[in-house]
Amino acid sequence: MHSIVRKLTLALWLGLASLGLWAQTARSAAPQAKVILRVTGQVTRADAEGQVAFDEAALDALPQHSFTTTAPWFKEKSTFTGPYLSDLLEAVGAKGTTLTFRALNDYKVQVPVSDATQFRPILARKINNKTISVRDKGPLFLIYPFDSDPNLNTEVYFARSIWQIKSIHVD
Ligand SMILES: Nc1nc2c(c(=O)[nH]1)N[C@H]1C(S)=C(S)[C@@H](COP(=O)(O)O)O[C@H]1N2
Ligand SMILES: [Mo]
Repeated sequence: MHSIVRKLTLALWLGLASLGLWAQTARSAAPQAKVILRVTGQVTRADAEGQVAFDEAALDALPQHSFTTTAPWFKEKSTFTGPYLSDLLEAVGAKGTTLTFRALNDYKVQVPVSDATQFRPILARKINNKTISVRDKGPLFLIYPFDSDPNLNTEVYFARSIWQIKSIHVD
């Protein structure tokens, strides 16, 4: 009788132990989508760490737009696809006038918030329907519709066309 109780207790313990192990494995193996873009500063939707983090799915969830234009970095007219900067700013609840963009290579540039609605630049994730890899200036490239306005074909807007974007700070 005692030995049966002992066996049941042992079985119960083994069961609980393996359940605990399984739970731990499940936790550490949980897929963690890679953050592509962090938006910080004056944003009403910031999380506990003071940022809005976007992974691929979150960027894809924003309305997608395309335009075709010439651009200094491409030999031929190309089609750029991604969310409007204006939609991203709306999604994070941006309250400011100046954006500081930072790239993976630590290039940084300031962009007036007013550009977003004045020119509708796109945060391009695709060029000619192909996802832009980091070596091809991805994962995000701020692109203005250069052909739509002669004023855009100037050094000012070329310099604001930052590629390999990793973060945006709103002031
Ligand atoms: N990530 C990143 N974006 C960038 C730059 C840079 O160095 N890194 N240079 C900027 C500047 S100052 C200009 S004029 C254009 C120039 O691009 P180019 O170096 O291919 O002529 O890209 C802009 N975008
Ligand atoms: Mo430049």
